[in-house]
Amino acid sequence: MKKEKGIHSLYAADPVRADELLWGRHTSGVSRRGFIKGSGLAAMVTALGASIPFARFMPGGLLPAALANTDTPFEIQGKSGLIILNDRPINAETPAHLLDDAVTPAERLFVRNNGIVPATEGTDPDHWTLRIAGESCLEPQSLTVAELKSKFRHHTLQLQIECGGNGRSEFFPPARGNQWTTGAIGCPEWTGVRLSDVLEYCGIADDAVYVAYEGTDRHLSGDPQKRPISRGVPVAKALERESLIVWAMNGEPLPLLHGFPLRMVCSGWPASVSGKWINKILIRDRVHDGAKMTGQSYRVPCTPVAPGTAVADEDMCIIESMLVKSLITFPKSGITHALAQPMALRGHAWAGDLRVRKMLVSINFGVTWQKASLKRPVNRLAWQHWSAELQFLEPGYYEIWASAEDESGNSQPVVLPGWNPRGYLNNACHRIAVMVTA
Ligand SMILES: Nc1nc2c(c(=O)[nH]1)N[C@H]1C(S)=C(S)[C@@H](COP(=O)(O)O)O[C@H]1N2
Ligand SMILES: [Mo]
Repeated sequence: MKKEKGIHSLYAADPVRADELLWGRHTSGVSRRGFIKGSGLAAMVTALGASIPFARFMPGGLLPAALANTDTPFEIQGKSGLIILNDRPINAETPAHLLDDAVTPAERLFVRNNGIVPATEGTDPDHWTLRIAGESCLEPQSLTVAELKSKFRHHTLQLQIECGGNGRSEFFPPARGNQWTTGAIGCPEWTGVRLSDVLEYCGIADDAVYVAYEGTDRHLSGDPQKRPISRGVPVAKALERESLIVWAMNGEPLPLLHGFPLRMVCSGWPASVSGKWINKILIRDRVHDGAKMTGQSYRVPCTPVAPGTAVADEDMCIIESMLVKSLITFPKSGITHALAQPMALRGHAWAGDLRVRKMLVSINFGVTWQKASLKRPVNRLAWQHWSAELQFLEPGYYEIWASAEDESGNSQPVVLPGWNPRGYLNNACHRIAVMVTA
């Protein structure tokens, strides 16, 4: 992956970039491998609007003539305006200005897959079974979605999910993995039952330590013995009122890419703990040791290290709460603005397990900061909306910086925070560019 310098929000907002990514200028991985198999082929078929009878003969990286010299962006079905970072597995992020809605619509929610999306479409969700077991489960049970719906009280909450690697693209030396800029965050409304109600129904033994999920997606290698991901949270986080097992997003059945028919949402932590397509929940008597729990995945050095340091696995600690962060969702970076007009500015802020207590914006590279007005979250762990009005004093190039502060007094750094080998937890201030004209 070629390392880009500069303001990440600028290229995240650039519609041409999706094409560049796909046709190889930036992601040699994508172009070399081509679109021949699996989800890659499906994506190309969607882009072309037709099947490709001779797909097996197509050279990797071939630009279909039908798409050559057009600005038709590659699209994932059900998504609109997302920037594709990888086609196998499918990973796509949302430009900041497309995250302006108070509640993130399905078509604007980022997609982060570690493996092959299971073919769960058409599954009768009432016949989907969730097995609750594990060493510390007193009475293991299998419950269908219909039973979950009938046995437990329903809850609807707006909960943010942010990938632990959101912002990775800015780290230097670069970290491997999807080069997320700012768009691996969203805050839809979820409906389901409390994880705690289900766990208590099955009995939690005194020695319980962790609650983990398994899903039905397959490992990229195709090996059925291997799991792409299986993560979890300590029991205390699982028992929070906001930790849910959900079947609906924004009042509709979960979209396939977001875990249809059943997923977990444990908001405020890396979204990798929010398992999709779940068919198993395990109450473990130890820290869960599933795929992407061990080694360097979703871990950061327990104590800060210099950029580029190799860190031994035993010196890496599991990421728990995410950090305070915010986005400017209006206006779009790169706009031109008339000097005489005040500029309306708005966005969202969130802080992992904590609440955001203050929001500041700057138009002079952080020399002075102006307080924005900040709303309360609709419920705990939902993002909070903020707005401000700016007045510019002379024409020229400006950057608007935004910085949130959480209830413990932590705020966002204006420079990159602690480098770590896998590029997690970048909560640097979001910046946008504005050209002010006389
Ligand atoms: N079964 C399963 N669950 C999963 C994943 C996955 O690959 N498989 N990805 C995780 C990661 S790393 C993230 S960031 C979120 C992304 O959720 P979304 O695709 O609905 O936005 O799902 C998590 N749950
Ligand atoms: Mo993630």
